[in-house]
Amino acid sequence: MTTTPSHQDIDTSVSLDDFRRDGFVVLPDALSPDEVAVLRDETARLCRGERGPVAGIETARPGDTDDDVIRRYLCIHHPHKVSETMAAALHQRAIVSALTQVIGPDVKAMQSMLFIKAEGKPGQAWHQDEFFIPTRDRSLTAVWIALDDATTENGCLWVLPGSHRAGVIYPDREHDDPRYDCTVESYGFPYQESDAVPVELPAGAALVFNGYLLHKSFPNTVRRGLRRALVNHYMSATSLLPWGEPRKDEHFAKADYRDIVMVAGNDPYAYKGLADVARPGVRPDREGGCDR
Ligand SMILES: O=C(O)CCC(=O)C(=O)O
Repeated sequence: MTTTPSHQDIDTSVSLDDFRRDGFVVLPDALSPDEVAVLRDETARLCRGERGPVAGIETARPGDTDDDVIRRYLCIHHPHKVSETMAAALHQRAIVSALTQVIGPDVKAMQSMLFIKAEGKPGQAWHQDEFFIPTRDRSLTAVWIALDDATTENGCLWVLPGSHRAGVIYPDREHDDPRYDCTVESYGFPYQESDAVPVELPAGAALVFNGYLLHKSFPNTVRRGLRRALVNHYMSATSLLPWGEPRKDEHFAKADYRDIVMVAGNDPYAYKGLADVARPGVRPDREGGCDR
């Protein structure tokens, strides 16, 4: 990715007190305007299928503009598996600096998600990312990078500050709430809707948050507009990751997802080698029905 010289000079220090208390911090200038522009352009390339197969992406019709094509999709999972630009974004300097402060010196990534969320597209109900990606040391950390200004109108993230601190994964269930996509929702937690705060961010800013933090988003309700965001997930490389298919075949204590990307420090499990199992695909956005 291109980085302007002035952008190299930004302060990348994070308030660890804030992160530990609230479960999140904002990096106001994580990406330069040039870096945001590159990722937006790459979004169109991915949605046109120009970077390789993405399950659920249709062939573009003759005359389709980039804008026509990208607004068909809510979110692409694992874009870094086919896009060098998205893979490079995992290593972005300001973000890796923040991660080494909140996680420790050895950091690996295991997931990327590219949200596009045009007008009318749904949000995602309350959840904790560690429910889906269970680390053994609770080090899962999300970096939610705004590629458009994220506002309450276009469906920014909402968080329950401090909800990570109990270290509890709350129960999850399926739901039929049309405001949200098909992903299961958390319930039974000791917080009210009125405790939630919106995280409005300008394009280029990033929210770094703990994997136990309860968070959600509402639909994009603007008349016409996109709420693009790139969300990358990281954890300590010193922890195993019992996630994905290997879990079914191996004893749980040994299971370790190895389709990872090291972004800082050392990988103590490098002797195991790497896997190539994740495949990019489009997330169902409820319009096509939730296949359960
Ligand atoms: O960006 C959104 O609308 C939801 C993202 C989210 O909740 C997540 O990445 O865990």
